[in-house]
Amino acid sequence: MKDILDDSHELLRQKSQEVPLPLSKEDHDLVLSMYEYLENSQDDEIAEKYGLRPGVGIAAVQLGVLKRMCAILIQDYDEDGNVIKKEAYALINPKIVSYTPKMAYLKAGEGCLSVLNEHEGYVHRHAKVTIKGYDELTKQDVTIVARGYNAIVYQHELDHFDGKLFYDYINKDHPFMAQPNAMEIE
Ligand code: UDB
Ligand code: ZN
Repeated sequence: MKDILDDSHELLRQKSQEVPLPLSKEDHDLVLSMYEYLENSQDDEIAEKYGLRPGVGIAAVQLGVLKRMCAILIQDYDEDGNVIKKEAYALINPKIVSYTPKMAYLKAGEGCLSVLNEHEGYVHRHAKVTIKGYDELTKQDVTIVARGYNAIVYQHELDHFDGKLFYDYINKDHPFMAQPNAMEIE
């Protein structure tokens, strides 16, 4: 999957459409290949061989398909490099159904598989979100409660469905000004 669009492409600013269920073969193959891409990109050997950045999430529009589908793969490792926690989904039509007013941001800022330039500054997002959608990995409706870093990943991916990119949220005059009460995530 070397064909990830970059942010000079106008498709990334367009709105993605809801996807009919059950998935067509084409949509099924696409969302599973997106998930597979994340797995491969987090495998050191494969990533090095193909020059992949380790991705934690990817939306279909990043491959030029305006459909509300994304894959998520967030893993925690112990000191020996073994996976101790894994959050994995191939989500169809995911939607934030509730969120806390409390905000959070990554101390190091965000990047994006579709953004090649650096955009420094804090991206404030809700510290906790609840998401409902259909998961094509387990073939069932899911309700996901995500906090902190994980919550940021979901909000970043769902923003792609509405043509939004992380740097839209950076305060241009004061990029590193934290909002009151916002939680900093290392
Ligand atoms: C990412 N990856 O995938 F803490 F194993 C980013 C990129 C842009 C740097 C590839 C990432 O944060 N990887 C990561 C972080 C860890 C541990 C680890 C891997 N995205 C997803 C994206 O662009 N989707 O459209 C950007 C993230 C920034 C904040 C949330 C998503
Ligand atoms: Zn992105």
